[in-house]
Amino acid sequence: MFRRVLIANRGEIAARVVRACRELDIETVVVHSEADAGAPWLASATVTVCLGPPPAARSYLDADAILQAAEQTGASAIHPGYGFLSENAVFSARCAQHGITFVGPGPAAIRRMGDKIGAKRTMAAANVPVIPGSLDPLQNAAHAEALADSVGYPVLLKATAGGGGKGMRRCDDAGDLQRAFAEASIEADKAFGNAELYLEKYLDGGRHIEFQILADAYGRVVHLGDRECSIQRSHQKLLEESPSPALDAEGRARLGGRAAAAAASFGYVNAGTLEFLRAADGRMYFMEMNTRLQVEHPVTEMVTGVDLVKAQLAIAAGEPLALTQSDVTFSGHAIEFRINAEDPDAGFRPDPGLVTSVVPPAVTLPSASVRWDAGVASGWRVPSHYDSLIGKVIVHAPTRGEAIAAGKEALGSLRIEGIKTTVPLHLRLLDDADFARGSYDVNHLGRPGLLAGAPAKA
Ligand code: MV4
Repeated sequence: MFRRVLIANRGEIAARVVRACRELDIETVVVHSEADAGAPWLASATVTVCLGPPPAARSYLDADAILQAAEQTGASAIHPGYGFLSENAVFSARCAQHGITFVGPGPAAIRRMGDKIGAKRTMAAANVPVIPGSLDPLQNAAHAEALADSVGYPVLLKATAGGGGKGMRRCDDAGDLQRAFAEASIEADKAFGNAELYLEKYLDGGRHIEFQILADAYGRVVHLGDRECSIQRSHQKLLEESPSPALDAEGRARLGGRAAAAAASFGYVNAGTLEFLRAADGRMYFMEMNTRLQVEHPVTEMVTGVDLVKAQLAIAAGEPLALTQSDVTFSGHAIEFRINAEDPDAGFRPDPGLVTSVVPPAVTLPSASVRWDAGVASGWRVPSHYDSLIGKVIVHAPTRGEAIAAGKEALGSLRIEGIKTTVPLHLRLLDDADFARGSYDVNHLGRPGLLAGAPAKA
């Protein structure tokens, strides 16, 4: 195992990775920007290194500064967390060139899944169902129209280099498609430096369900079940749960097995997530693979008892997977609530500023538990330069109903003073009858009532 690991991230995930390292007796180097000097998650690091000014491009995305910090402090591995450099193939390759282990997949796997059409082709070849549409880039608008005619409208234009919902265009007829094609490719070129587009049949009213996998360097892959992530706004997830209320144990085992086999088919190594769209008719289709640890990984940890960050470190250190598929068991239900420094009653406007008091969440319900993954403490001024996630409340209980009750208790006891947060929105959601029944899709938060701050059922 590594003696010293550099953590190239900030906030709650930096704290989370430090915790795993400490439990493994690994020293930590936590890098930070000038805006994050004195941040609460830096207190438990062995060493801290200031990278540079607040903008991410000059700190958390500055590969040269991070590699230099690793060399100067004697760190032999870099954990990238999520976001920033976590899915950057060039950075993964540069780590290797410097003799530093990137805690994640190699550059080839990152590149392969970063190309969203290539990812679909890889999955289709491994018998994972993909959404009907193109498996090659669209040549021109006429090509797009021919494909749209064969799958039927509505269709969705997506950018090959996109992902996470960026640069998608829905087209309801040939006229829409003619108008959208050129615009979408120009936008994709501007946003991703790649104008290539692909097309899919648009599936309305779906659910976002994803599978966690772990793969070692010796070709062994296991899945750790699914996470339901349909509660989102503008492609920003707000609440995730495991297991999905829309999957039964048999469906979970079948698709999880396919996801693991698909990852093995191209030699994937480390933690990864396959995102699926569950269409209104119940069919599951692969959408994208994320080649990193996800924000919502704790719900998987709570239901499986597997520490995903420790597993990532062990895999990166060349250890074989310590568990086989039959060792992975699922127990109870977990829900994660993202606590953002935002005002949900003002269009989710970021609300950074001084936090004057933090009281962590607590639950008293028997057999329920709560976990508080935080990047915030009393006296900390949340900077405005980064995303607004300041912490995550994760509850676990034997059943979904008890987890919802535990969530109400946990969110009701959490106190964050000085800034606005997403806590009131979560409390409204937990009182929503459709949510309580597990009956929701990706459009759920868009319905009147929930976001507006009015009672869910007027
Ligand atoms: C879709 C879709 C409907 N049909 N693809 C959004 C994120 C990106 N991973 C893909 N996304 C979607 N792709 C087809 N063919 C609907 C979405 C979608 C969505 C997916 C997951 C979670 C939230 C979403 C919100 C709006 C649209």
